[in-house]
Amino acid sequence: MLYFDPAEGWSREEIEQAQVARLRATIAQARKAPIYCNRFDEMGITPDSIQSVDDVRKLPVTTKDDLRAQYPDKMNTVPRKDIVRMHASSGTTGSPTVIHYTQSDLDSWSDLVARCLHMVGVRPEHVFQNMTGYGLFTGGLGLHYGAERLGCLTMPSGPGNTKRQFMLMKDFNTYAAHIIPSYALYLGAALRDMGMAPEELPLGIVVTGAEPHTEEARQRIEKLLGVKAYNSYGLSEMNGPGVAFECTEQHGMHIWEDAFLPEIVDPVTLEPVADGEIGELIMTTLCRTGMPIIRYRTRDLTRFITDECPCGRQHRRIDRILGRADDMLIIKGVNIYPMQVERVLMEFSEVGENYVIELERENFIDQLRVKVEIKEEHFVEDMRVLQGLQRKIASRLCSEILITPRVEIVQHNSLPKSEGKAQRVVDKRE
Ligand code: ADP
Ligand code: K
Ligand code: ZN
Repeated sequence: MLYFDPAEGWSREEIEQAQVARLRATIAQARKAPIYCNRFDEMGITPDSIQSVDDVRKLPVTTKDDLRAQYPDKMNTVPRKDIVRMHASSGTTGSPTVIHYTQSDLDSWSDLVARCLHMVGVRPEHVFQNMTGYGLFTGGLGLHYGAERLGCLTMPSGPGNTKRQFMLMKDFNTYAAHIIPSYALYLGAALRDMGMAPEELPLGIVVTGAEPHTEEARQRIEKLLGVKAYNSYGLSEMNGPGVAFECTEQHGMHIWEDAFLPEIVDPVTLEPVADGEIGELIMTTLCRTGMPIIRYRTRDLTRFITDECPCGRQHRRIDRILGRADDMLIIKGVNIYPMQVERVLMEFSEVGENYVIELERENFIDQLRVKVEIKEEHFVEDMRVLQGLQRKIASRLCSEILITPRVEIVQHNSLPKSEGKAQRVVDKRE
């Protein structure tokens, strides 16, 4: 079986035909929520407003604040008795937003996640260890149900307790795992510190998602754990994981366009950017019944990869998420993304797996401080060597982000570690 779901193999024409039909149905369904009913009426929008995929631009956008204003369930478009699950966004930025699912929403979500896992080679005979937090966060149950749908023995091991994770892997012959990238880096470093070789683990595939990470971080995860690591993108407003996923080419993530209608726009004008340019990802649900969302502004910055994927799938790919529009730091007038810093840090082989970016204000001037852990075997080195390394890192960072940060090398395992999404930026300015 080449594809888990025939929709995976659709041509552009088939995809777009389905998108138009599903968008029309979504408009009819969304109308049952007052927020959309009012907006559609004001703008004169009916399902007939959609004749082609581009007509999506006639529709109003939905923001996170809109969702918050409809808390706890005013966006629902089915009776309460038909809702069987809720999740909430992890609240990385502000108060949480709540998503409600019908059974059919859960089924299509699980199918999408199963499709992702199947695409990278996970099969029913494999054991899948889900090492993310469960609870309201969609990453836990989302991957869990997807792996079960595919037929894997699915282990809800959750995050943390590193030694037990390794024990479970060995005892149950875990081949695939889902791990948040910052925790995967930590886990890999822990393996190295325990003097174990990656080959001692049965692990072959790691799915990493939920937070931005660089290509350099992926390569470290692959090396430390002896795996292929695949980037997984999703957000609770669009179910959770299973929105976009890398194929085995490991070059961009295919967005499942039979289920979501993606656009990339200029975050200020909301006009589409030229193909291949970076902008804000906007998405519309095409299959959701309990709580459809029209043109959701994700705040995530990425671009379409425009050439055809050698894997043959026609679902368009998005590039690794550069960061959220809200993550952008403006220091001394320069725009900086945390991922630019990570990319540089990971180039240095002496540098460990954990880092934090601190913003301070001294005498009314913003300062950027980068604290980075050094690998255990390097900390014993001469102070002068460490200072030299700090200078080298600072100057590489300066050429990447155009300002010179203070680089502080700290001891292995001395920075706070998280099992959920890592907090990479600490703003200490008033
Ligand atoms: P919150 O917005 O509270 O973090 P979610 O748990 O729904 O809520 O997280 C979704 C967000 O996580 C996305 O909008 C994106 O910013 C980030 N994210 C998810 N997967 C990835 C990924 N593979 N790469 C980068 N960022 C990701
Ligand atoms: K099985
Ligand atoms: Zn592909």
